[in-house]
Amino acid sequence: MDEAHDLECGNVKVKQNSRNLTDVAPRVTAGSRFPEGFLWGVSTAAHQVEGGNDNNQWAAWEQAGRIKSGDRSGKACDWWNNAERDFDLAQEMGINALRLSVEWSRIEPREGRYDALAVRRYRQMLEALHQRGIQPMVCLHHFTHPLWFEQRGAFLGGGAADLFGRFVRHVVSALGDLCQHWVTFNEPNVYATLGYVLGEFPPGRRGQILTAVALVNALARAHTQAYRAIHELQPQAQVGWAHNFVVFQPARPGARRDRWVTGLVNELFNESFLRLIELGKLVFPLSLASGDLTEVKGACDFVGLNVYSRFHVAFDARIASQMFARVFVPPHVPQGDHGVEQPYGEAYPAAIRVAVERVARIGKPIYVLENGVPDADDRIRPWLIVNVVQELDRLIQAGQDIRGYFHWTLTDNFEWSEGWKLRFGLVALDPKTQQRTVRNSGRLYGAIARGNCISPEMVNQYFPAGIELTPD
Ligand code: IFM
Repeated sequence: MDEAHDLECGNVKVKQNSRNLTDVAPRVTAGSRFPEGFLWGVSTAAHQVEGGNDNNQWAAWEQAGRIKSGDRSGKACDWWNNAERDFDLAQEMGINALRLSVEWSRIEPREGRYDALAVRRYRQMLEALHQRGIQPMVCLHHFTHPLWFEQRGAFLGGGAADLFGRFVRHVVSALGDLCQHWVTFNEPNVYATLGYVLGEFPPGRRGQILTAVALVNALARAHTQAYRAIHELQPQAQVGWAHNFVVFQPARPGARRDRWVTGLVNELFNESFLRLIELGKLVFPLSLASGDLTEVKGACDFVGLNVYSRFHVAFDARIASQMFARVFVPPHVPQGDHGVEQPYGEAYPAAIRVAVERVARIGKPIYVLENGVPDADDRIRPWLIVNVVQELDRLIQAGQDIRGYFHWTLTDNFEWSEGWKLRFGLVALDPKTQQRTVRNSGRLYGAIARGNCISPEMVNQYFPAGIELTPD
């Protein structure tokens, strides 16, 4: 066991594990105020919170028994009937922004047939947010799409970008007066990797790296078409996408093969979509699997970052299907709850810095659109929030154009192939009774949002005994 240190932080003690002191900010100092208008938000996604979504490819995946825990999304957080209950909680906490997604399979349940009632419900939700002083940000594709679209080959099928573009036009025409910030796609890199390399997301293919690259290209084209369509309808709109960024580190930094394979994984996962936006093309060797995408270059008004973890990468000659990369979480790093079969990942606040410094090269404003940790007992989440907020403060002081931070997530919700096993909420949810309990980290986050800064007093108020980092 490592010795734990108590670090004096004004009148607050933060207990931390000595092994991680280089990775975390050791002190809660009285931070500067964040810029006026900074967004302190939470992020959500339709299939994870709405309940009753039975016409998309994830519903079919659940029915086929592909959720590792055997769970179903079911009523989820029951937002289709009562999202307003959680909007009230968000308002009470002092949150001023909320990212949600619209469910394509509700709005266009059959190809070319639109459901006016579904659109009306989304209008109600956006109006409800405005009434509570919460700015909405709407994502147009968060992993799910209608079964009819999946059956046509989804984004790899013919005419996919046009079909998505038509849906986007429908949504923006109907909701544009209530929303200025649009996210076209959530995590194209996660969709491609988990869907075509690791087989954990539908369509469940494994080892199809070239197809994954083709999908990233197709998503970049669809993103660009959507970006242009939104600007035609709403010239002042701010349009971006949500990019999942993972810090990959060679398991043995001295080993050339570990460094090489880490570079390859980084290029495929972190860099591919970014390079298309930045350069309009991929770099070698991924360029071999890519066409001319000059139209994609520069197609965004902001970059959204979803940042959670660091992974170690070792060369392993036995796993060609994963580009010879063994990606793992070493023991004794800070972690939240374990997934059904594998660790979720290292909770790594410094990842925000790595990600922001990388995407700043694109020269657009940055929103952190997701960050959080699965943590049913609220054991490590407060530590994460404190460190991440301080990291953001330092980055902004250093001149980075970061406009908002959205915590994942408001209320525990359905975590894709992990089902209900992983709980990311600032608010705990019992999905059976729908009972909600605000976690202490939710109270802390609310204080930060209301104060537009972080101070030792806030931490002291909600964690008088100090925030303990318990890595294992
Ligand atoms: O729940 C997901 C979300 O849908 C996409 N980003 C990561 C979150 C936590 O795994």
